[in-house]
Amino acid sequence: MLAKKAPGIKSSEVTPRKLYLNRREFIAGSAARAAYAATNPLFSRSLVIERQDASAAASAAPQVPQKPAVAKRGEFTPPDERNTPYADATGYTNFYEFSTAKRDPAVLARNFRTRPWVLSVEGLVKAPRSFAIDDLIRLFPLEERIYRWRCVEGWSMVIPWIGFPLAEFIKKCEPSPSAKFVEFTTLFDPEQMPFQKTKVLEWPYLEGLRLDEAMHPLTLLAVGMYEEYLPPQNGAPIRLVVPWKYGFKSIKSIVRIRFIEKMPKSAWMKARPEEYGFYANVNPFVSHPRWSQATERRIGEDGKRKTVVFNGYEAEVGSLYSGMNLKRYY
Ligand SMILES: Nc1nc2c(c(=O)[nH]1)N[C@H]1C(S)=C(S)[C@@H](COP(=O)(O)O)O[C@H]1N2
Ligand SMILES: [Mo]
Repeated sequence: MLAKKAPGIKSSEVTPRKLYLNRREFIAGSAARAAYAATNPLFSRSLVIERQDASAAASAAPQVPQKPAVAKRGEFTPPDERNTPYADATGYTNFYEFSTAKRDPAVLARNFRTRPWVLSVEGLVKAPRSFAIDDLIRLFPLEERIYRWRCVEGWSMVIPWIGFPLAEFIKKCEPSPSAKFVEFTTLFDPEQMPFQKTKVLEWPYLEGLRLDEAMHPLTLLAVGMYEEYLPPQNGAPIRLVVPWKYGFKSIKSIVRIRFIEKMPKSAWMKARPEEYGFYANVNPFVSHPRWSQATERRIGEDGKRKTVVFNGYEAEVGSLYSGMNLKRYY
């Protein structure tokens, strides 16, 4: 068994990685499906109930629960911002695994399977381990954080995320003192994610943070938005949210978090190193080579707004970069 038990989690609830990796096979074939049912308590329960009635199955099946229980609200909420309409935040998305066209992931990701889902922790930690997503969600009190959200392409939103501080998760992982960076990886599954069959990026999507950025209280692992669990197109079942950086840092649908010594090369750094750096802090004074970053279009509004350094979070995060040349470290 690869999964190491988290405190308070029954080992029977942790999906073995082998089964998780084979899920396409067991969903495709009924023999394999039965074999899986025999070993996975959640799945076998749903199979039994399926034969009884559909509504009971709906409540017992290993599906995404409808409403996350939010324990804490309001921290870091910007005082005079209005939430972007839900339809825009979930209908206009960047998720290149599904499509490079922003209206398409909402449609193409509709049947994306987010259960079972395992997040593994690897690299420079006391002990590598993995978490079944629903166990992970239960480990931390969920908070609502309303954040400004700025894409490098020039649009912005305000999104009420639901999640827990990445710092809390990292503490649980017990990284060793030699860990200096955290690397995040998205699921690789070209059968489900059609654009992973193209070469628009090097797959799987990969991102990273310096450990102190990762530990900052603003940095969130989000599992929900607008009072609900994340829809697939926004990065279900778990994604990063780093509000002072351009949106591409906030990697979706994470399956692996790795603690490492050297700065990782993100998917965007590999694709276009002169355009996308490791830091990607929102900065109106550093232009993208092909366009200015001085203004932004707030989705749902007419006209343009002036972009603010660190997306308005300078008071909180400015000290992380004191003494650094932000034109060089873009
Ligand atoms: N795996 C993955 N994560 C990703 C992306 C992606 O294409 N694949 N796009 C990024 C970009 S460019 C942005 S702007 C944000 C968009 O998040 P949203 O669609 O939830 O607003 O997700 C980021 N995370
Ligand atoms: Mo973006």
